[in-house]
Amino acid sequence: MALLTPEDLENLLDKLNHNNEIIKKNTGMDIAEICHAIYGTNPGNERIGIIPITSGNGIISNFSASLLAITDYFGMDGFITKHPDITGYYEAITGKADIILMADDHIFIAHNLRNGKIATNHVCTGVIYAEIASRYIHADSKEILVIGMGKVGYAGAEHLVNKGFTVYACDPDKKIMEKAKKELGVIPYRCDGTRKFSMVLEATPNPNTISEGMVAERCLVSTPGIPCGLPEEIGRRKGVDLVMEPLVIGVAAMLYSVI
Ligand code: NAI
Ligand code: 2YC
Ligand code: MG
Repeated sequence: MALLTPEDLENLLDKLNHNNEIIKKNTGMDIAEICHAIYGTNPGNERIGIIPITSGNGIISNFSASLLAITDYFGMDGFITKHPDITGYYEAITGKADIILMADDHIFIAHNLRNGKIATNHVCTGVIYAEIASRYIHADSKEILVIGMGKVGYAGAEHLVNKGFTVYACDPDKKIMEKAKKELGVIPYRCDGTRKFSMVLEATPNPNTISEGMVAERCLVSTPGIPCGLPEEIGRRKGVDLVMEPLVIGVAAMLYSVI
């Protein structure tokens, strides 16, 4: 399980603002507008209880503080519980939280206690990064490449298939590709460099997963992957538009999806 590090979360709001500019320039919408387009909701001043969780690898030093900065950014009423785990959960409930945010090493959820809606970070991250790629104003077709069909990439590919895009996919895990072909009808992409894409969703925990042969004249790479799958040299030489951010964009989608 690829876990965030405190270094990933440094300068979080600078990274967010930088990516928001790129998203606005290349889709005509900002993150809040894209979240609204997907879920039809708008944040009010919902009270968000952020509960540190000590299980597994334990607390990531600035993870809860990052979540608080995100709830503030979207104008919501966030608070971090003084205690972790069950005591923290009780504190959030008695502290009149409308929505709970908490993550162990496997699942990161948003749970709305008022309407019962629940969202996972993996699905919401896949959906919003897929939506960003799909709205690329310089796209040359409705063909899109998804690299990595795991928890994030599969959700993104499913969202794109449902939106009517022609989804090519690649993943070394044969079982995952069989499932994706059967359930989503994705087209297996062979990295032979013949077919080029103007929209790429990359969701792997590996670097250098994007090769020059995949990239069309104008191309938007939308990736939550850590580290980034696009080699810097290729990005610079081909003038690739890159959306890559470690946490905020996915959490924004979680919050909009449970309001
Ligand atoms: P996962 O482990 O469930 O899936 C990753 C998939 O990528 C696997 O199926 C693997 O076979 C495939 N893969 C590995 N190397 C590949 C390659 N060279 N070409 C094609 N496929 C390849 O991981 P998950 O949970 O889907 O997360 C993916 C990445 O996104 C991780 O780096 C994770 O840390 C990151 N992440 C980032 C978030 C953000 O907000 N920025 C939020 C959630 C996850
Ligand atoms: O500080 C805490 O409460 C920790 N229990 C938080 C652990 C988060 C672990 N998950 C991750 O690092 C990844 C992120 C990319 C988002 C989803 N999973
Ligand atoms: Mg993100």
